[in-house]
Amino acid sequence: MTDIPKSHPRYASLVARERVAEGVKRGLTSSQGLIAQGRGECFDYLLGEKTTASAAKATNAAAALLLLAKQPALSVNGNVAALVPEEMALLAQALDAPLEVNLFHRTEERVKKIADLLRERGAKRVLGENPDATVPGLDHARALATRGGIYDADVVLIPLEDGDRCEALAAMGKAVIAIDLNPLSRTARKATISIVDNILRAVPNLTAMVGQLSSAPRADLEKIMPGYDNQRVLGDAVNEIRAHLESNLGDVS
Ligand code: PTJ
Repeated sequence: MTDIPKSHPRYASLVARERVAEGVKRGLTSSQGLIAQGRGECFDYLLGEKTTASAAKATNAAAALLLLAKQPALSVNGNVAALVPEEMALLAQALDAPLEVNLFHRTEERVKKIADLLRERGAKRVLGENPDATVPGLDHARALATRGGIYDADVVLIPLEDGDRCEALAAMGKAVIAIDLNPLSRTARKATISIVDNILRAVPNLTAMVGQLSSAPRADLEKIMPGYDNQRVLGDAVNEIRAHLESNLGDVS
């Protein structure tokens, strides 16, 4: 990887870029993953490259929902594997949930490489290598699912996806938590909870919130979701982008 000095003003963004490029070289990430990363970077720039108040609110609700779940499952694709493999293993451990490799541009070789990487980074339960079920309504590889994992889960975390699996999982009666920097994406609009934040910040924040809430009484956790409105949170994210742009107009005009 290119050695990027920590003093570089765009350090975090450049490191993320390097990780995804490295993921492609190592056969973890699809070449299309580079385009997805560029798209994400653009929204992150507009958001001010920080966790906003609306993202923090969504993270809080997501942690409560995951802790209340009977059977949560966490999905991992090629971009997620390149960017936050260890962080996903830590989140899975905090929730005692499986990680399931699920790819749009699926090859068995890539599934195995990602599963091996996750195990190497500490994940105890990694599924996806032997899918034995399909999510109804999808006619591409992302339909493949595993019993005991995403297929049976009541709450599923789907970071960095395009929208049709989100809708298909919701149609199965599952609650879906998305991590997506684009507040206007179909995934973000169709999810039960959308965390509009960079996965580099969102996953550690979510794990910390799970840790914080894990000792809370169940009755307190149950009060969080009824007060949560995902459409409002997405509207807040758009307003945060607007406010960030307005506050920076002076620098560019
Ligand atoms: O590994 P595969 O084969 O499953 O393919 C994975 C990709 C990501 C290539 C595939 O799901 C895809 O094409 O995704 P999209 O349609 O480009 O959507 C990805 C979404 O994730 C977009 O809305 C991006 O804004 C968002 N995104 C990209 N990078 C990040 C992100 N959100 C949070 N953090 C990021 N770092």
